[in-house]
Amino acid sequence: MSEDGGPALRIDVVSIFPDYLAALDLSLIGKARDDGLLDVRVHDLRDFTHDRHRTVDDTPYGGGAGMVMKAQPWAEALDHVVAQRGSNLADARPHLVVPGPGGAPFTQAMARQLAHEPWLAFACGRYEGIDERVYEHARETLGLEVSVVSLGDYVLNGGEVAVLAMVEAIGRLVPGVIGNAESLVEESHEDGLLEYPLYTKPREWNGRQVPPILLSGNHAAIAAWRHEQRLARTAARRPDLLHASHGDGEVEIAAATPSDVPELNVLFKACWVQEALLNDTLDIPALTEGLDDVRASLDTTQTWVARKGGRLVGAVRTSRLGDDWHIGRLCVVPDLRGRGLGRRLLEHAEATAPDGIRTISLDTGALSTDNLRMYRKSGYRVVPDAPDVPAGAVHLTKRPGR
Ligand code: 6GU
Repeated sequence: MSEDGGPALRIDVVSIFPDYLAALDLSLIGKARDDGLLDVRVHDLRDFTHDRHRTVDDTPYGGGAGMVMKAQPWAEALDHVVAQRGSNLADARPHLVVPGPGGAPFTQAMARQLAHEPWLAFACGRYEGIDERVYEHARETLGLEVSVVSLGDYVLNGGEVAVLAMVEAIGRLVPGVIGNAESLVEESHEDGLLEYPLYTKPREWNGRQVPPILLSGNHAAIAAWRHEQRLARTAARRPDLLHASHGDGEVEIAAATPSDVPELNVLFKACWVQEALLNDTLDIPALTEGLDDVRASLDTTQTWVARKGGRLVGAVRTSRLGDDWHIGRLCVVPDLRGRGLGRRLLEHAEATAPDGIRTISLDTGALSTDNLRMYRKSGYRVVPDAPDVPAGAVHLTKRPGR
């Protein structure tokens, strides 16, 4: 219950298949409704049509396959939902969630945020989608926050199944819906690792044994074993969830692609803020450029990215100017410095120099002592009074193969 005694969360669902949502009467969510914790109301979109055939779709302007859901029934349905505000909702408006494969990914973090809202409305689209003006009407005329949300990278025929999943994920986070608070804490995904394997009685079943460590009574050893199992499972099934803090993974260096651009932009900023502080200058392109600049640089330079367990941990780029092979933007995330990763990226950049190159060059801050030490060790020497070097920076070169 909320403070005023009304349900903690009101949920409206609009669909042309209201029967699909009957499953919300069952199990935990159904019990939460009976207990007055959730107020779930399902509406039939066709109730807001006015023609004999109860038409909800029509052909797309501009051509193309399939049908588009008409604006008028959707606008009337949403107007109706908003007008059904209970006295317990004061001046609240629903946050409109539209399931669709083109939406932002639905995650546990998003479920948690949505569970804090007082009122959610779900608009289940079918066919190719809903007339865009419905979104404008919801935002501008009704003043709703509108989020398009996807369950994953596959296509469902409509939003109904997605709404069942989302309401279950959100509803169980509403206080009181699940009795045992601990079962909410110890869960897959909450700390970025998958769960360990589970066993219950009997200790031998069909000739299969429970791992003996679980019967040992040694709680520290059990916790260590379970952590190992979580790491192994996550590595096998969801390597994208693993990052450096979860232990060691191999660093892989690969040519950057446009999909690396957002992370690269953040990496450059993280690295060059430190560089700027060290050298007391903010006149560094990496700090002021945007996504478009980084994207464009992929065409004019060869950029390499280093990933460890899926996480972007370093980068370097190369470009040829006559017989000089220039290395730029060599950077490593702050928490993984001092482990030879910068050196590896540097050697990679050097190894890709084409034949006919007479010098390899790079620039760094005159006061960036760690960088300078590493470059000297790798055979680079500062070129005194080099032309075209920005204030506060130094130019270093070496001959290839040294
Ligand atoms: Cl949320 N809706 C639809 N229609 N298809 C999907 C989806 C949602 N998530 C993945 N595919």
